[in-house]
Amino acid sequence: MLELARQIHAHLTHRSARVVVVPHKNPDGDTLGAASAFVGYLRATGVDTTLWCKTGVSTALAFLPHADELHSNPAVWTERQFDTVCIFDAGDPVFAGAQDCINSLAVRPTIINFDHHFTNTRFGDFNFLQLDAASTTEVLFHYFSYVGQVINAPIATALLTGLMTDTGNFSNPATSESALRAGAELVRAGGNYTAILNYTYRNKSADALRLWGIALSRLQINKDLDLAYTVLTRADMTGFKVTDNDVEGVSNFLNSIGETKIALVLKETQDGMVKGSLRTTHDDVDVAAIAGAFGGGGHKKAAGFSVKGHLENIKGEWQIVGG
Ligand SMILES: [Mn+2]
Repeated sequence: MLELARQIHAHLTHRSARVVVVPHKNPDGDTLGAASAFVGYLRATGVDTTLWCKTGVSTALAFLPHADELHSNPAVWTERQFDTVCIFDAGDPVFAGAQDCINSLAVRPTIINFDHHFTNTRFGDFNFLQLDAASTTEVLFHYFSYVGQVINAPIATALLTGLMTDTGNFSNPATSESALRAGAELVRAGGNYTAILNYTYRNKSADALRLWGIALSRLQINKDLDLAYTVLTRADMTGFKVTDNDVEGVSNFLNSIGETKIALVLKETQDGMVKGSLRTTHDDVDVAAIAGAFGGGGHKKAAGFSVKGHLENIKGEWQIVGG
């Protein structure tokens, strides 16, 4: 990994003229924290850097350094003709939301891939992957130590954000000794633990909690499948001032149930799909395999899938209909 880190650093500092830093679409704390830290690193190294994401930043993550300079217009790719593309926390360029933009460049760019998903397709010219890392920001934490990048307070806060959001504030099974060590180092380097907690976790609206109430009141237990599950329909969401981000936490919260090994939240999305979020805290369950059976993917302990259709309650049982 040391040699690979040095090669990537040499490429960025000596052979790149215009770099674009890409968090995956609908960015979460890990992908945007990683991208934010990387912009800080590249600017410190004097590299011309643009931050681009297919979709905008949620208010919960707007505090991250450089979030205010994020571009979402694909036109910036044809205007600037980037020669190097750095992608964070995405298993492939389509999931990242960058494939069309990469194709729009006149000259094929060098692609650098930083990730911790074991479903990663190794799509980059450089693939800096650490599959046992808790977050992509933990992967970057190691990369920065290999290339001798000093971690200042803004970079520390950005990296710590990804660690905290991907581990449920150091509570889910991804919380390894290595993740805790990195977390401690980042706090020492000036990472603002309290600010991250306030922006990303202590940010729920009353309406969001009312929606949680609906989800929790529908909780079903399937003993045969060792599954606790619930559903949220579009009608549920329109009744309240909530965003998709507000309901993200329901599946993590369901994971604290002691009666079953697997938690599942099925949620109707605006585009006629049903999105499933699977969680487990058990080592002998692989929810990525379950998600894979529905065309999805993710981690052994946190995974998701999308299928066409809508949710209907048929004789007291929620089912995915249509498609
Ligand atoms: Mn991640």
